[in-house]
Amino acid sequence: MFEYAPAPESRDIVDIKPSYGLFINGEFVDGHGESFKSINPASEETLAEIACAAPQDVDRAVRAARQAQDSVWSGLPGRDRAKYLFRIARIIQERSRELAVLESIDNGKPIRESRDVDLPLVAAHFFYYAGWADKLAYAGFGRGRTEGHSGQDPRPLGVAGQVIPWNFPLLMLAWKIAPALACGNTVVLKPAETTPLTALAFAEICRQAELPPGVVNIITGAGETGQALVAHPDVDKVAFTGSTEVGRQIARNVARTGKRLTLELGGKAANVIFEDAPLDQAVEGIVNGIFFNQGHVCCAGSRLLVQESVAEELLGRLKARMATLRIGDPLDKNTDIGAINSAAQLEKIRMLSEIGEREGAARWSPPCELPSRGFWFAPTLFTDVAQSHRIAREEIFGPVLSVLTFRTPAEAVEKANNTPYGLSAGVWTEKGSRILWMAERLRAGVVWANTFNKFDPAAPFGGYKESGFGREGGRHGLAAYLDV
Ligand code: TAP
Repeated sequence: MFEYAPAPESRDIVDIKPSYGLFINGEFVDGHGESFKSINPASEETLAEIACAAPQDVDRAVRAARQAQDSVWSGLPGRDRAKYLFRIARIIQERSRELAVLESIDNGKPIRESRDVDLPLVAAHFFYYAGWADKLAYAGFGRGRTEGHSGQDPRPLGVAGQVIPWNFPLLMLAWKIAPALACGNTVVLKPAETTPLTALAFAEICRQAELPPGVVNIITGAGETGQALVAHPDVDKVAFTGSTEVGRQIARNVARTGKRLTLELGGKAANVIFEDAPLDQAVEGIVNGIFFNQGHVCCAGSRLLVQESVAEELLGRLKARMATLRIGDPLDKNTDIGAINSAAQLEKIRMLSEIGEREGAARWSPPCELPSRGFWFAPTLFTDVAQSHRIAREEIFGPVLSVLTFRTPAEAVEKANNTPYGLSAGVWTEKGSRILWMAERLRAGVVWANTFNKFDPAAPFGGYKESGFGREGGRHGLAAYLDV
């Protein structure tokens, strides 16, 4: 091992204001709720005071979105909506370094990831859906059903109320806003309480792009604000990404209202390693699968299923690789694992890991020094895990991997599918026929073969079972925002 010199990204590029208002109808306005602070999880330093939207603010935002929908946006030809989306995409590219630094400061993720994964994907989503905006009549959903609506395009749904989590703040915003606008909807979006800053920077980008006021509204606040948004009677479409528990509440509230709903919820993915897999590559895939973004990933490969014949060898190589992971300052370009997003999430990860030990699994982490301030958790591996253990069943949403073994492909499928979730899975083998055999049987929205955590705006993403319903991304992602 050699030592790395510090390689800090400069934070001077971002200008964080002491306080932020709500973005409604193209203006920053005060909220009527009690404002709250956004903190840097790597240092616990307060970054800014954030306005909180009370029900009357939510109402104001929905009315602004409705007005913009009726008077401007739904009447614009697709090619004109596309121009705005292309403009937004280009501004995101131009400001990507600033946005990546801001994301790392507010969320705790390593700059290497916000710079090389989040931001390029955010821009790609806007470019991708900009491309669809004038081709909706050819997307395969049929032609427009209402006379007078811009030519023959299928109709938009109207006002979308969108609620997103804290793990990929700007990327989840892009997944929601880009297809909604491309299809002719207007939006009111609520970012997570702990990570509002990049959504508020996006509000400035909407102004920079001269997007008509009211087409995008960003309202900050906690769970109650999200609740008021999804319950608002003038919202036509609810799009939620977050935990299964909250998703269930939303499904109950939306039932029988006539609102359209998509839910992108939790996961407990199996990453399945066969004995013929290229083991060194598989180790990289396992590390990427569970330690990317501190394991705060809905589709994280949190259950490792390894064929018994290679288990010992693979675990030896995995431990050696884990010992090289660098944990610390998210703004250091050499950091692999950044800060846990909040004290509450750290507590949850600690609690489930302690339960893992108590239930009889063997816990291992490489020796590593954690910073004294901020929220940190060492990369952790559990062996001797039984399928009944909570660490094998529940989403930990942290850098914690549970290892199970199998002997036959049939047993691998059985174990992989033994979960209430169904969001993603991985298969590592040299045999193409085995990949196809597994992919046919795994109940997961996405199955990666000899790779993991690969995303592309053209590829639909979403779950089965308790991982939710509806797809985001690709042509399928348009269906969620059109009256088809
Ligand atoms: P949640 O606690 O469910 O929060 C998600 C969002 O909903 C936040 O903005 C939250 O606000 C808001 N919210 C909380 N209670 C609400 C309510 N009753 N009604 C409406 N909105 C409410 O999830 P989280 O902890 O932020 O995110 C982690 C979860 O998201 C994990 O389960 C993860 O798997 C899932 N996730 C899934 C995907 C996909 S694509 N399937 C992608 C990313 C994450 P506050 O933050 O202010 O509480």
